[in-house]
Formats: sequence, C-alpha cells, structure tokens
Amino acid sequence: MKKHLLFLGAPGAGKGTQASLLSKNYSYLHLSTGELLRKEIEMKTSLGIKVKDTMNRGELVGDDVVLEIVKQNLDSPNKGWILDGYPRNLSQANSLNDVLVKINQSLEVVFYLDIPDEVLIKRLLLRGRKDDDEETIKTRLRIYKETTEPLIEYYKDLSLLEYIDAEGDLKKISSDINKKMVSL
Ligand code: B4P
Repeated sequence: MKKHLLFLGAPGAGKGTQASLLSKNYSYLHLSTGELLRKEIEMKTSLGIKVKDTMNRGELVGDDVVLEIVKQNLDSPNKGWILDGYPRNLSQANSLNDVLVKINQSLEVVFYLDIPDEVLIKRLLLRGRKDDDEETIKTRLRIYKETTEPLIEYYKDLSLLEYIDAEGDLKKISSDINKKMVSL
C-alpha cells in the first residue's frame, strides 16, 4: 500500500475534503499547509500575523514559511502521510524532494483532482471562508493556473500522477480514490 501521497488541484477541487477522508481511512498524517497556516492566524502567532493579509488576498505565502511547516510535520512519527496544498510551485516541489531525500522517504502517488472552473467558483462561494469572495477566488485561480498547474506535467513526467474526476458526488470521488489506492 502506498504511504506517501499528495493531492494536487485547484482551490475548491476537494483536496482538503478528500485528503481528510483518505487519511482517516488509513490512519495517515494529513498535512494541509492551508489548515496549518489558518491555525497560526487563529492563534495570533507571529507567523500567523505575518501571513494573514497575504492569505486573505488569496496570494501564496512565502516558500520558506511553508517549507518550515512541512519539514516539522513530516519529521514526526507517522504510518504514512498525505500532503494537501503543498507543493504549489516548482520551487516548493524541489524543496519537497530535498526534504524527502534527507528523511529517506519518497513520494509515491500524486492524486490530481480534475474539475472545471465554474464548479470550483460555485463551491467556494457556498463555503464562504474569509478568502472565498468572488474577487479573491479569481486571484487564487489565476495564481493556481500560473504557478501550480505546471506541477501536473512535472509529476506526470515522473509517472506519479493519477487523474481523478473531481466533479460530482463527494462519496463517489472518495470511492474512486480508494479503488485507485488498492489497485496501485
Ligand atoms: P488551502 O487551504 O490549500 O485552500 P484551497 O486551495 O482553496 O483548497 P481547499 O482545501 O480549501 O478546498 P477544498 O478543495 O478542499 O489554501 C489556502 C491559502 O493558504 C492559499 O490561498 C495560500 O494563501 C495559503 N497556502 C496554502 N498552502 C500554501 C503553499 N504551499 N504555499 C504558499 N501558500 C500556501 O474544498 C473546497 C470546498 O468544496 C469545501 O467547502 C468542500 O466542502 C467542498 N467540496 C469538496 N468536494 C466537494 C464535492 N465533491 N461536491 C461538493 N462540494 C465539495
């Protein structure tokens, strides 16, 4: 069974939702950089204060900040891990490789949640988080296309990419992911 996984997809594709379900199923560590950053903001830590405005504008926080969070968490004892929201650009993908080499682990699967823009926008507007207003969603989508989307080809070239149709029923998508898990 694959133990080191990553979810890739646009904002609202269901990364957080599906990574959470899958991590519970296998008792893996679910590492969402967005969630960890939001916790820092909630706790008003110096890091939280530093990233709050950037996140609320829908922009990416600095690579160094997220790398530190990922490093600390991957190093903890775990049965396996699922990264959600990291990496988000090629530089983060390279940093992740470096971290994994150091801890003698390797990424085994990248689930790419494929979904049309109109569906994403509807989902996020319904959720209504602080960074879910129409203008901010547009910024997040633009940044996703410019900086994160190239990772699809990057992981495809490494033969790690698994396509998942992420439109439609949440349970059906979860079942498709679980089926892939047992067949890989
Ligand atoms: P994230 O927390 O990663 O937010 P996101 O990309 O919008 O994805 P999210 O997980 O929220 O959406 P999901 O698809 O699960 O990042 C937030 C911010 O943090 C970034 O903008 C950035 O500022 C910062 N950040 C995070 N990581 C970073 C990094 N590596 N580098 C730099 N900055 C970073 O779900 C969306 C909604 O859809 C949910 O309400 C869910 O309930 C619903 N949903 C899911 N599946 C559904 C389905 N099948 N049908 C209907 N609804 C569904």
